[in-house]
Amino acid sequence: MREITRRRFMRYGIVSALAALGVGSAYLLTRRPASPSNGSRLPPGQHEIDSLLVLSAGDVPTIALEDWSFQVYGEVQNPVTLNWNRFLDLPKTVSLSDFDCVTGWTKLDNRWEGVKFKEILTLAKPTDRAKYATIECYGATYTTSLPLEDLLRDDVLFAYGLDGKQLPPEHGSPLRLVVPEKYGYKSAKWVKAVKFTEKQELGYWESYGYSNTADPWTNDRYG
Ligand SMILES: Nc1nc2c(c(=O)[nH]1)N[C@H]1C(S)=C(S)[C@@H](COP(=O)(O)O)O[C@H]1N2
Ligand SMILES: [Mo]
Repeated sequence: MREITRRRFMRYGIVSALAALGVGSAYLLTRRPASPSNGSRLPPGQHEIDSLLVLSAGDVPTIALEDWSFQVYGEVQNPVTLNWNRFLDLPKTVSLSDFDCVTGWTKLDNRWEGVKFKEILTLAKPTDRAKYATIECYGATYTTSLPLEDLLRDDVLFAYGLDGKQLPPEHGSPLRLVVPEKYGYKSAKWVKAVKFTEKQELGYWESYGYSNTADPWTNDRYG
């Protein structure tokens, strides 16, 4: 087991080194341009910080890669459960994007490495009834949900790398969702499962009154 894990990590290192050179993965630039009116890349009410703050409800869960799995279920024709090796075999994308927390901080230019949500949809083949997906997490109970049209954007990734390194545990490793066009609470850390649904389920922060649409550009903070 330990051998396999180490080999996967070595492979991760080689794959990310190649990705840094732009080999074998799609590279997307989705960082925002400065606003023509005030020259700023910050949405209303946001201030810029130098590195991502850690914001988590509950403790950082520890998940050994050999025990980790990623389940896709619900309104799908092809429910799948992937282990870490199979997840790493999915096509990889590198995306530079910005991150806005509803509490007011913004970290520009985060270089995420991972797999587009779109790839998961291709694998699982949602039924005609599927309109939303709920993301479920390891650790303390945390969920969030989004319409499929928001999740199908090219910059929406299940990320395992950040800024050329393995994603740090406090930022959601082994795997987190990144939804750059929405406030940070839609970017679930420590992802365990994706459930496709017909109706939208209410996520953790959303159930406390935060906006379900969560658009930073319209100051859409509360529901
Ligand atoms: N599982 C889980 N995911 C989560 C959270 C959480 O508490 N638990 N917090 C959310 C919030 S409010 C934000 S702003 C981002 C913060 O990500 P970071 O800690 O990597 O900066 O994670 C989001 N994803
Ligand atoms: Mo947040």
